[in-house]
Amino acid sequence: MKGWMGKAKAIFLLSFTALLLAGCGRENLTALVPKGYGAEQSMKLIILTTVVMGSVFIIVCIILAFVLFKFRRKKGQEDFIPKQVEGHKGLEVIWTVIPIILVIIMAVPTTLVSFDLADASDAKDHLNIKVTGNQYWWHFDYEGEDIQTSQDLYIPVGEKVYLNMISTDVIHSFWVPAISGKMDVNPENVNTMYIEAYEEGVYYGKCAEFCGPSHSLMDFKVIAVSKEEYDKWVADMQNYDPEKDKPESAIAQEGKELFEQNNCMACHAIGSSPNQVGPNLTNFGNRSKLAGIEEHTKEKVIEWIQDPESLKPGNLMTGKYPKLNDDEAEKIAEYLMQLKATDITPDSAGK
Ligand code: HEC
Ligand SMILES: [Cu+2]
Repeated sequence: MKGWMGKAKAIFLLSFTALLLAGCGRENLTALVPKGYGAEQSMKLIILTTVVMGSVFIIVCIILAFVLFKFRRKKGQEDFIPKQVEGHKGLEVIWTVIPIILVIIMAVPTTLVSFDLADASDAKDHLNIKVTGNQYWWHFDYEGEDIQTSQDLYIPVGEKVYLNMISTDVIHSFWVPAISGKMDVNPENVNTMYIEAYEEGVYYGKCAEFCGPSHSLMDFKVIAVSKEEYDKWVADMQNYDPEKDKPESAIAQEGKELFEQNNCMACHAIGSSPNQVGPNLTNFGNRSKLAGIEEHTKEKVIEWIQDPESLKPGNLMTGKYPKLNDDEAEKIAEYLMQLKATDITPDSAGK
């Protein structure tokens, strides 16, 4: 008996700690500290439902305690049968009507918010970005702007931005907990949602639909910068000409040649291009992470180029290019790390 109790206690403590920790997520990754319109609306619904259901729980506990105490068997009542109330019309009506009212209180705002967040009637007055989900990375095409990025989505702060989302393979789900709700990204139809960030900053995004072995590594960033910085970023990206961008050093120049000789260009574009078999690397030197999740350092880039499988199992780059030795990989990494089309970076956000 004692051992069983100990186990139960341990399980309770563990699950409670897990619940507590889940609540203290990083500020740019938690839905509980909303920093954008969709997340704020969701938070209001979370509070409403928690208050409604919490009150039901507390009231039921109070009634239960009262009944247990008031109607417990007292001395001399061993053969006493209390008054039987089954089928009591009044009680039946009360516990049918109250839950219906409570469900309505929760359902109406939820439905209104759902319709509000799905309303794309003013999409043409705002920035539209085509979002493509791929195993296991995200591509962003700024519609009508001739700008493509991968992994990092730059947006102006305080503005509604429409995302028109499609997948090239399986179903993914686009989720930036701190600023938006979730939206499925399907292969056969475009789903539209809008996001708006209230504060400048780098927000962490996640794929929220199991999509293969590296699903949990399919991260991306939303980088909300001031309107001025955003305009500068757009101009820089549009004016960038990969032909004119001379590598910074002799090693980087060799890296560029190796990049061109080793089939990398078949999948990776540098500069504006419709090629999106792999991530667009125009601004690779300014990425906050490598492949969405890994530290953005030259060492990691070398590791990635030589063995992407060890960092992201099942990714679609593995085995599609010649083997590279340490020297070649280092030179390519040197070249990639200095690819910068602009000086607006994730560090610009909020500074
Ligand atoms: C068959 C297409 C293909 C080829 C060829 C290819 N890659 Fe990739 N590459 C990809 C894909 C797909 C990803 C995204 C992997 C993921 O995150 O799931 C990627 C990711 C990357 C990344 C990380 C990008 C980021 O946004 O962080 C780098 C760097 C990279 N590749 C470099 C190279 C280099 C260098 C070569 C040539 C030696 C090369 N790739 C050849 C498809 C390819
Ligand atoms: Cu996914």
